[in-house]
Amino acid sequence: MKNRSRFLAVVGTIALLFAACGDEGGSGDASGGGGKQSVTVTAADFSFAETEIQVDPGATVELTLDNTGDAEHSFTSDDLDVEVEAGGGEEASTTFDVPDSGTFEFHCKYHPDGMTGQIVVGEGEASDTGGSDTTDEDTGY
Ligand SMILES: [Cu+2]
Repeated sequence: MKNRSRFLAVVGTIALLFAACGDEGGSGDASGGGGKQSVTVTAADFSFAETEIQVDPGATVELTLDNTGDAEHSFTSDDLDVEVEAGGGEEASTTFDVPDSGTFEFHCKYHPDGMTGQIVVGEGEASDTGGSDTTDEDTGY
C-alpha cells in the first residue's frame, strides 16, 4: 500500500509538471471542447494495466507510457496516429488529440497479440483534473 501511494504520488507529480507546461504553452489551443488530460498507461511483460482509457471529447491527451517490465513496449494507436515506446523500466510520453466521440484501439507494436486496449472518448465521467490515474480502482489517492 505504501509503495503504491508513493508511486501514484510520483506519477501525479509528473502529470502535474506536464499539465503546468501544457497550460502555459497551449492557451490558444484547439477550438472548444476538452482541455488537457493526463493519462498514464502502465505496461508490464506482457500486458497493459489499463485496458480501457476514458478521455474527454476533444481533449488533448498527455499520455505517459510507464514500462514496468523488462521488455520494450509501445503504446501505439493506428486509429489516432499515436506511437510512443519505452524500454524496460523506462517511461516515455507523448501528446495527441482525440475526436469528440468514438472508441479507438491501442496496442503494443511488439506484442500486439497480448497487449491491447481501447481508448473510449466521452463515455463515463473521467473527470479527474489532477489526472494521475485513468481507470484506476480505489487507491485512496
Ligand atoms: Cu509490449
